[in-house]
Amino acid sequence: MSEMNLQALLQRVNSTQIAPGNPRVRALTERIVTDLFKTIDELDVSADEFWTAVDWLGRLGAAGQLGLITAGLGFDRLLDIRADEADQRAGRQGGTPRAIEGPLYVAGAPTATYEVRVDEGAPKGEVFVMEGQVRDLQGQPVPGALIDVWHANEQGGYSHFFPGMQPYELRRRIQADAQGRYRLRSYLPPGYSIPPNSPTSELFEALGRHGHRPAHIHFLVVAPGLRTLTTQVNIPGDTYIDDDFAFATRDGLVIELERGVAPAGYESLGIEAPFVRSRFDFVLTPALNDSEASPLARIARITA
Ligand code: MBD
Ligand code: FE
Repeated sequence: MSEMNLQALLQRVNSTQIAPGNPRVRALTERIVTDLFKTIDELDVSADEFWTAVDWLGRLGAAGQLGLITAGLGFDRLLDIRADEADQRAGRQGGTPRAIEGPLYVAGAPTATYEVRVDEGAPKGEVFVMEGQVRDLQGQPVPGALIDVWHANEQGGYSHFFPGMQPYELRRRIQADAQGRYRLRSYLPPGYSIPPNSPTSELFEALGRHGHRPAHIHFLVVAPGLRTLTTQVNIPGDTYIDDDFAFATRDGLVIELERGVAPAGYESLGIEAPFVRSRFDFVLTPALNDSEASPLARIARITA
């Protein structure tokens, strides 16, 4: 093996091959390796720094926290910004704004029609009803639209990720009725914070950043022929509403709360005292192909 300088090594790494491989993967790898060589050289990265980073990546993956880091470093929002820009260029307007899925969606939540109680047992926060309609861009109801909803518990934990919670706790799937209507009862969740003493918190401490998200509720809305909508709504008044560690707060997604709503008409949700209500409609845009209408969330989509 001959002696090489950085440029010669980079050239060899990027050009060596025994088969065509995948050209897209080759192009992306070439770019990332080139940029990283440059970073190591220009920032004079030591061997110890490099292997510390590799060890951290391994622990990050083992802890299942890659999706926390992508969100916290802005990549999830970046993809939404780019999707919005592509829509704008294509003249695709309207509809409920998209917002990041985040790493905590779980498929297979129990399904109900029209209305459901997302929480179980005693409320662990203010009793909350969110209700509205799924509509298309013409204002027509979307009967049978499927709405996945998931949110954190009173400690900011999500079921399947946070110890001590029941499977599918605070996760439900609602099938809208013939008029496209839905309603759900839960309690107003607090915000979320990244797990302490974890690979993610190590990086955030080193960056001098907090790892808090403002209070929010996630939705995945699916209907035939319409573009799958992944979004979240924010609960107003949160300290972190404009300082989300995942940069996901958006205009049009901060809900309005009506406090002290009379319980009449909400008996079927077990409500007998004044409660907090929010009306929110989901507006879906047409799907241009099967993939846009695919009922799959992020991970299922890429592994399908
Ligand atoms: C969350 O609850 C979340 O929604 C995101 C995007 C990242 C981490 C935790
Ligand atoms: Fe979340």
